[in-house]
Amino acid sequence: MNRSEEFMELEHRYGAHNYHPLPVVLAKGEGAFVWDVEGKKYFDFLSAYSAVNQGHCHPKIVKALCDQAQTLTLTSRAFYNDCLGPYEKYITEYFGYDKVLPMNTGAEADETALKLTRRWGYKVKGIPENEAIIICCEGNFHGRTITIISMSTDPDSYGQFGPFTPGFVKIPYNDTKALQEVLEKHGDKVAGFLLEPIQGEAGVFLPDEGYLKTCYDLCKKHNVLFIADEVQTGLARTGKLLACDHEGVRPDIVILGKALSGGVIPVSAVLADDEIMLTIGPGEHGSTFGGFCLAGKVAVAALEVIKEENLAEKSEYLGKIFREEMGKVKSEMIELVRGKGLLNAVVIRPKNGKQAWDVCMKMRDMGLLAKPTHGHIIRFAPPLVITEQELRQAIEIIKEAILSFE
Ligand code: IF1
Repeated sequence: MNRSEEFMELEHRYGAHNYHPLPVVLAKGEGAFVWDVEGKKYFDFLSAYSAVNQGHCHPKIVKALCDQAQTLTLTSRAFYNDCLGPYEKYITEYFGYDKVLPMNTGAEADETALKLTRRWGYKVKGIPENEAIIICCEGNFHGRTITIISMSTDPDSYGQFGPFTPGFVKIPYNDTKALQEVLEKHGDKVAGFLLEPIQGEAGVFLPDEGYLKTCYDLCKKHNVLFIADEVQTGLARTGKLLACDHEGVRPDIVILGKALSGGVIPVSAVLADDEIMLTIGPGEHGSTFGGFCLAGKVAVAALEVIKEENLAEKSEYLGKIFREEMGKVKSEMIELVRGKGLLNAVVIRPKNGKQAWDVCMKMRDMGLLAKPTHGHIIRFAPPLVITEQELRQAIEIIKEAILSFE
């Protein structure tokens, strides 16, 4: 048994089987690259599900973590500290909102957004208590908690985890008429509409141009909060700071996570203006590590890197190259290529019994890591710090792997 097999065996024997990883054991990460325990180098085209937009182990972010880790890591919110306020000022000015509620994981941030939305519904909109409706989209992914999977339409996410949290109405994604109908029928009890600007887990499903703006306008017409889950699409991933920026939409609530820490520790955040944020008072919501000292320092560094290294512009420019080059590949296995910025996906048509997983295994052998979602869709999302030359090298690997099945 080689070292990789030993590590895989340990995970299988002692860890829950809640994932089916690609058989590769990583030991080092730097920029757009990772290395396995045998020292083999790979392009990372998953970016830890868009948590390392700034690249693996970005020196500025790691320095912020290490410096603070030797000073004061966690005070809890029972006391003030010298990290949280400066972080809160920085991030609210960075995105243009009155306030931030700091949490840890993306799911916690989504849960926080749902609580804020219901609380606003009761205290500001005047919805009768316990009757607030939140509209969500079929094909959504917002995390793995019981309330969040109560919104899910994916049996792998919600199957045999019931009973579910009530108060959610699901409508088809990318369908403004469906939203309009629900709002015209139940608008007086609808507190918010939660959506991903691009559905990541569903397979990088882009809505039609203008969808976000039309939904936003419908929400405003019915005094309903427009809530954008930018955990995966935010932080320059799609070619703009937030995916909603492509349509000039300013969500009432923005949910951030993943790359907010550059992938070094879990940091998430909910941004909103005072009318919404102040509906939750002292002792009504929180978290032990929410906004802790390490998070504050790391998140400021992670956000600075995005601006200093022009990652949104890079993502936009490189994403166009990726889709253009992949569009030239003549293979029956490529059903379509879609995406925005450096959040892209290739829909694979099975050929001779070979499918997306086989393409990913071939790419692994050739030095590039990616993983299928929903069986036949391969998501390609490298760190945004990848250079044009590295991207073109990676595209050659992807092309050769796919064409090897011709
Ligand atoms: C898994 C993918 C899945 C997210 C959006 C909230 C969260 C996520 C838009 C929750 C998390 C992760 C979770 C991970 C795989 C990955 C993922 F789309 F990114 F690929 F599952 F759909 N909103 N997405 O994408 O954030 O609590 O994980 O910090 O659970 O398998 P989290």
